[in-house]
Amino acid sequence: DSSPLKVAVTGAAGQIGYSLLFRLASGALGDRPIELRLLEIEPALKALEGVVMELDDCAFPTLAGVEIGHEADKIFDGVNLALLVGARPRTKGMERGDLLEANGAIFTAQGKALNSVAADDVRIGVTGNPANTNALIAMTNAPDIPKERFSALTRLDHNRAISQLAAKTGASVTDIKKMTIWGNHSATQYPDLFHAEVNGKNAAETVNDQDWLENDFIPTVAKRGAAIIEARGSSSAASAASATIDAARDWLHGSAADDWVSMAVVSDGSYGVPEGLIYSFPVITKNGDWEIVQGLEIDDFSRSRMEATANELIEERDAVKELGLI
Ligand code: NAX
Repeated sequence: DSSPLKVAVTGAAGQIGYSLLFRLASGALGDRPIELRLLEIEPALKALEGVVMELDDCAFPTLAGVEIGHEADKIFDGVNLALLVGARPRTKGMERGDLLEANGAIFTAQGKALNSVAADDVRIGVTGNPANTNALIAMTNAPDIPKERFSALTRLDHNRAISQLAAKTGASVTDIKKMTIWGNHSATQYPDLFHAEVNGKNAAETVNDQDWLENDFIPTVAKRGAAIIEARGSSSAASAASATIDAARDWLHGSAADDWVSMAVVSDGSYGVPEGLIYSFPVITKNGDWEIVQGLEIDDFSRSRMEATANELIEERDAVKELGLI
């Protein structure tokens, strides 16, 4: 297909947007021309105009057009891919309920708009936090879009876990396969080394250090976002954009043979995860679809971590249900 792929990005004037848009426009999703549809809140449109000037100035051969605006039903019209990055960050004094409510307003509206105007083949990736629950809200508010078309980003956690394991074992990142992030994109996520491989050998056995795995690896991956804020003074942006691209590219074009990726998708009850939760699983992607990897053996340690992160997602789901958002 040589018609442009229409890609919506929300929060396009933000930090992640500033990295993401240039990667999308320069062909990170393939050679097919791209039309960018950029959604922002009205006060940010002027800044976004500046970003569009810079996109123009790159003269990217794959960039077929850019449209900006603050109305979701115009920007999402006919989009094939929607990357929902914009969200309301937690500010000082804000309670969790306030955060869920503020984001609930955004993701109910965007879910409804996608439901009415997106292309039939639309795929929707949610990066904005709380990503899993925002995806659940958008999905629930878009009843005509198949539930499988929604996912939340845990690819950054996945990539962080690969990088940490590579550093520990002295392997290169390309030697590491079958990494899995289970659950929520939050501090309760469970990065799993029991099914990962380093040069074809089981990663947990290769490392052979349960203390490192439990008390170093897992917390380092789960708290990496906070460590970056501490060091950089602002949250991860280029790496989040890069992971958003990795996730979208693999979703559309397929994951590598002999490997899998982590994506938070609607649970079908696999591995005992309650049906309907947006939970990160190991998945194989092909032709724009994903399938949860089945048949992995789960030991007691993994089981308890997988349940803890599921329980947090259940709490978030119940909170947004109570607020009438789903
Ligand atoms: P910024 O605050 O720099 O940008 C967010 C942008 O969203 C702002 O320009 C804002 O005007 C816009 N926005 C707010 N409400 C909007 C709406 N209703 N429609 C359209 N745009 C809207 O944040 P940034 O650093 O870019 O991060 C964006 C989101 O990604 C945050 O929620 C952040 O927590 C989340 N992250 C998720 C990660 C993940 O792995 N899933 C990792 C990185 C990042 O922390």
